[in-house]
Amino acid sequence: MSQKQRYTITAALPYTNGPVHIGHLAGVYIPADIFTRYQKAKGNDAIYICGSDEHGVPITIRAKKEGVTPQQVVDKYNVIIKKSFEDFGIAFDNYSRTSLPLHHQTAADFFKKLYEDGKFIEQTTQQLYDEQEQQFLADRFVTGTCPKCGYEHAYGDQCEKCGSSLSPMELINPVSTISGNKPVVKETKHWYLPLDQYEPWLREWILEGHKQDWKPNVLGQVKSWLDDGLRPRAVTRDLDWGVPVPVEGAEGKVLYVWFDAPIGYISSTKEWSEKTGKDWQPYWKDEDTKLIHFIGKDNIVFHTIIFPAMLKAHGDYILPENVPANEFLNLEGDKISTSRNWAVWLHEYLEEFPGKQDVLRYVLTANAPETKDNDFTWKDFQIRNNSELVGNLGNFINRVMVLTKKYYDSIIPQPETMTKTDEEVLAQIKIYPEKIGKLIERYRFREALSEYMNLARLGNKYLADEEPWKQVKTNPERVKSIMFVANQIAAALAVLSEVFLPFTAQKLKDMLQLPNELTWDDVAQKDILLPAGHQLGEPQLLFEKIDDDTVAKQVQKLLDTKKQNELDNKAVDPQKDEISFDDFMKMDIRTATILEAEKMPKAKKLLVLKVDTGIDQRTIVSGIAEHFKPEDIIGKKVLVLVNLKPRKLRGVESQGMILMTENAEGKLVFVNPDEAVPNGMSIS
Ligand code: B3M
Ligand code: ZN
Repeated sequence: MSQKQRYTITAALPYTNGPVHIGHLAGVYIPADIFTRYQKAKGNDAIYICGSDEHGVPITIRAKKEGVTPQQVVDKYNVIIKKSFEDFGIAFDNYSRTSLPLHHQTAADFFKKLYEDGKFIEQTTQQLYDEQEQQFLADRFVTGTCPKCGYEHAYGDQCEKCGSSLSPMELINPVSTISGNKPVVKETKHWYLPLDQYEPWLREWILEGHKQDWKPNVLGQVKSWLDDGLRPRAVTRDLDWGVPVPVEGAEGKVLYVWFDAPIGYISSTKEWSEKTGKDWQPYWKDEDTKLIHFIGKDNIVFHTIIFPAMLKAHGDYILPENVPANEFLNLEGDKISTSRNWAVWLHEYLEEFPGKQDVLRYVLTANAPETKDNDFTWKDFQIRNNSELVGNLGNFINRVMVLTKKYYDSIIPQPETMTKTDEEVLAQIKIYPEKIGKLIERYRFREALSEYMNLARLGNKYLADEEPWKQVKTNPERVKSIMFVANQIAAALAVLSEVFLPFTAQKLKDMLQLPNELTWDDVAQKDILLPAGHQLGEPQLLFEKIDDDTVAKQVQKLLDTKKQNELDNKAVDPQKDEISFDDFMKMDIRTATILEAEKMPKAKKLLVLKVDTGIDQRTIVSGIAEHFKPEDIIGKKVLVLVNLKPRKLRGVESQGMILMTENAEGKLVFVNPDEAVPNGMSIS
């Protein structure tokens, strides 16, 4: 056994102000899970560390909005998030949370060491202040126009559009997100990490030391940050929610969330150590340990520049070996957005697709935004499930299980003579562990999964070429060899599936009655994985087809969300000038019914209607031809302003006006009572 390599594998601590969605899984948590499972399968000493990121302004904004405390917000979402990860087989060795005393202590100690070592610059500067709220405006408490790209909704600490790191005073036309007021400027003291002093070292460490093994999208961002020039960065805030700054003169101040959150990896490892009795220090202090940070692209600067500078300044800790950031996953062609509810939430997915975690794991791995933003569509989800999981992997396993049961009562037969093809196939199996493993080592999980599926394709092709179902009549001895070989492929698929599809791996282990001691490396080293005479379990379907209706329902759910968003966010005209009650009483509005409708010749917007107002039947010309077909509105209940002065439109006298409004998409809709009312009733 080669020398065990120690890995500390971290995944970005999700903000605990909402559930997790498929973008989180695809971007961060599935890649890190695959990588960790693989290192463990290879016998390496790997731990997978994460936890809830429970400080920061977004959480306090949510608490204010919901009229609860920040602790109540994080208590709620910490449970939801943790369960979602468990439900999807994201196998953390520890999932902690940064509101714990252990983290507060770890982060405070970290800050104090830098403070006592004189690594901070202490500065009293002018900051934006909301007089109505009596609060300084940090990070997301203020928005304004980005000075770099002109984006009008940039935050005080970051512009989501161009990714620039900002400070509130840089924003153009800043506005408080709490009161909506224009902030004033007030003096306050903060502690700054002089990032500029670490620039030469960062260039050397990353752009020289890691230019071969870090992803181009990460190196690109690092380079542009360094070329832009680094500036001292405030690591404290005037807030009451977070880790209190542990030094004199810092009352009412907390650590900046992006200072304390990465230290959350260390405190979560300490918590793991308390739970397991293992020593945490080698995982953060031993130079031989490989520290890998899995994140999304919006976290690159914090994990490649700020946290490494903090670690360097501290001096006791190792630096990240790699930061394989993924790009973003979009949904049905639009950016995933918590605020617009444009997402597939993990807890909702499981309600609608119970037991299908691996289908989503598979699709999100196959479609991962590893080098560029990518799009998740429900159609692609269906196609990959039906043609790849059902049609390839599931189909092969099912044929092996069913035929072995049918011909040999589920006992793997003793092979007779092995043909050249048999030998070649058995040799082929052995190359997959390394083929897949090398790709995983290079964080190319899409390709790794594709190679895994090629092994299933190899199995399907072998059976299709050998046709045991035909030969069994004419050459039963031959079929024993074929099914022996086919079962070896099935066993290899079972062992290698665990890193990608842990739920399917368990089903395969049960079906094949796979010996627990069978390892990843055995697939490459052993000639036989399941010997003749081995008793298989009962065949069970690994996957089932997903039909068009199921997909259509999911797409409709998103369209309904979009419509609701448009409704919620529809621009509303300002109120008109006031009128007196008498003015209103002059209008005579009645319930009515449309009796006839026809298009006005040569007038694309006009319909000529015959309307029963309860008082009489009259003609009304209405500009609704682009929104309704005449035949669709006959019999429609409407409201009519009956005492509007008659006027001629294209030679036709119109005696009144039908009241209309418009929906979120701007389509005209009728206004009418929400229950049956006779014609002629007055509206007042
Ligand atoms: N919570 C940002 C995010 O969820 C932040 C990650 C912290 S990792 C130390 O995207
Ligand atoms: Zn910008």
